[in-house]
Amino acid sequence: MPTDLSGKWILETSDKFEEYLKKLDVDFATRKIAISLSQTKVVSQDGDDFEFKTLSTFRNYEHSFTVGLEFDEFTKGLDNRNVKSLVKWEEDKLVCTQRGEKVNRGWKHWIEGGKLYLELTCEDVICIQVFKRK
Ligand code: ECB
Repeated sequence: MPTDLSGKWILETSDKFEEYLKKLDVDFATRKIAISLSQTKVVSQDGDDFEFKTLSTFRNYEHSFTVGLEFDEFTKGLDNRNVKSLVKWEEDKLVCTQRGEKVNRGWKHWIEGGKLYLELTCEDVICIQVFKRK
């Protein structure tokens, strides 16, 4: 049985989120809003098919994908870049590589101690967010 990330999760802690936003060239004012937001992650998982929604009072970001199938992702309302994304399982971690202008870009999700972890990477910066069940 693969890990089940499904559910509604609320952001509890965020480490190096602003540094991550800086690497994505997000401007100062947007960064200050972004780091102050409460985020809710809604994950629907059906076999290898996923839907992710990241919700906040400022902006939402949502998309669907299938594990193992590369897709075109436009990070609308985030840094507005086009990337080629591919999501795979690496043991119990769901790992996404986002190939594009920024090197070493991607994210990883896993569950540990009943919490949902998200590692967001861009270049040499790693941001870690922890969500608890809502
Ligand atoms: C959507 C809530 C956050 C809104 C922040 C608004 C502006 C910031 C500009 C750029 C931010 C770049 C990334 C934001 C970080 C997290 C949002 C979701 C990122 C993501 O790729 O989520 C994945 C993994 O959970 C699933 O789409």
